[in-house]
Parts: sequence; structure tokens; C-alpha cells
Amino acid sequence: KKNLPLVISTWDAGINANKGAWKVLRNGGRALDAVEQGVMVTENETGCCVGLAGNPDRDGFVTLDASIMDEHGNCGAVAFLERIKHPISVARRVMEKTPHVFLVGQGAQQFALSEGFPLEPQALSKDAAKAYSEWLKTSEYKPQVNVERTKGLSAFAPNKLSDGSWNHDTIGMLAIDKKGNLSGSCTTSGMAFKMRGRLGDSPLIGAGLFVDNEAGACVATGLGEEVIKIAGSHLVVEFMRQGYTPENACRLAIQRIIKRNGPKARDMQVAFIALNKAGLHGAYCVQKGFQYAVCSSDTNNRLIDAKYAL
Ligand code: SD4
Repeated sequence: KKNLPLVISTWDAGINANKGAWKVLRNGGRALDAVEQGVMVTENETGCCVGLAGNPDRDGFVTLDASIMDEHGNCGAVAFLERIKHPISVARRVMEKTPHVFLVGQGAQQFALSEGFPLEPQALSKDAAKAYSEWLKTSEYKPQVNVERTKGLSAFAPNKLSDGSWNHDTIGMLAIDKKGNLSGSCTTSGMAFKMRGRLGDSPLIGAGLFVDNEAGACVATGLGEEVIKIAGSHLVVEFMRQGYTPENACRLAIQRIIKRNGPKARDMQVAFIALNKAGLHGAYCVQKGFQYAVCSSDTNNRLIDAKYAL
């Protein structure tokens, strides 16, 4: 197929992440390697919101969640993982080297160390330290949309900034390789100032991420609790199996969230991106402001504004 390979990923950080994935895809590499290498770029970025540079939980600790899924329906995930730089790679090792799918907390960290991942220092990035100390002044723990990063974020992700953009802390990526195989990945520091031990959708297979090589792939970002409640990514993939385009499949899932929440939906952001077997991609979100990055050649890596419901 002439539109293959192709990679898509969430938010503007997706541009750099796509470049990492493209190095694999352009050489005929496997989608699974692409989605791992791609989001590792973001996990490495110090000024960013994903990985160890992300915002901490309420108690001041950065806890990371990640999941990965391949073209055979194999999957792996880690959550509540501390002091490890590349949770996505640990998730892949869980998938490939253990009889399990999901490891959390200390057990996940122990496994990472046994696999040779270095234990990083327990420190907040400069931005995260600043945001956390601002947040501590009020320690407000309720959904709020219009909170600036500089004023401290509320425990609600992602936050809308006054310029209309969204602050976020997750990257999700989907790729289809030259052979037409699909894979996906998702990695996050989770919701800023979450309760200790809180997991969102990102490490949950079927919620934050789902891949079915016959139907399509989907990854979610935004308020994870809402994604979990509708088993979002699995739902989107099942809609694609029924014949909906990726965009329409995402739209139907977003509408389900809005229907559940009524007027409260105005205070939240959730977005899905999806990719089908033919290499057709699409996205949909609750509110204006979500973008995703699409890369289909060395010179064609661009941001697309997703359509929105409200
Ligand atoms: C979570 N879905 O932990 C993630 C947050 C997110 O951009 O996507 N932020 O709920």
C-alpha cells in the first residue's frame, strides 16, 4: 500500500516522537519497535510533561504508567513505577519476558532493575518543582479547567491554558508498518497532583490503548477516569471493526462520555486517536484544542487539529 508506513501520536510533543518512530519505519522496521522508540523520545525530554520530568503526585513523587501492544495482540504494562526513565521499555519487557501483562509499583521497579534499567535519582524537574510548590499553596483537589501552569495545576488533566492550548502529560502513539501491521504505545506521568497510587487509563489495556491487527488501533489522552468508565480504546477499535472510519469511531466514543456526564462534560477534556488497517487515521475530542501529529514520510510530519464535540 502506498500510504504505508505511517505513525500518529498525541499532542504537539508528537512531532518529535514521530521522528523517533520514523527512523524505524522508514527502514522497513516493525511498528512495535517504532512505537517504543517514538515515545522514548518524549520520555527523555526534560522540559516535558511525560516521564521523570513530569508532575508529581500529591505527596511529591513522580509515578509513571505505560502500556504497549503489538500486532499479535500481545500486551504489557507498568504502573505506579518510580525512578525509571523509560516505562515504555519496561512495559515491553513485561510483555516479552514474563508470563504476565501488568506489573505495578515496587514489583515493576524490581523487575526493571533486574532487567538492567538504571535507578534514577528521586528528584523533580525544575518545572515540576515549581508547579508543585505552587499547587501546595492551595492543594486544591477538584476538577478545574482554567488553571495556568504557572499558577499551579489542579489535580485535573489536561488543563486548559489562557491561550486556549491544553497542558497535558501523556503521549500515545500508533503505527502501521510497511507490512501493514499495527502497534501502539502510551506513556504518562499521569494526572498532576493525583492521589498517591492513582492509576489512569494509560496503562490499562482496553482503556488507554487497544490494538487489534484486523480492525485497528486506538490510544486515548485526557481525563483518564472517563476513558476507563467506557473502556474507551477498545470501544473505538470495535467501532472500526463495525466499519466506522477512525474519526467516526472516535466521535462515537467521545459522545458516549458526553452523554454520561451531561453539563459536567464542559469541564473535561478527553481525546482519542485511531488508525485502521488501511492506514487511515482520525481523532476526536470533547473540547477544542487537541492536536495530533501525523508522519508519513521524512518531509511530511505535521500537526492536525482534531474535531471536537462541544
Ligand atoms: C491520565 N490520561 O493519567 C492520562 C492523563 C493525560 O494528558 O492524558 N494527560 O488520566
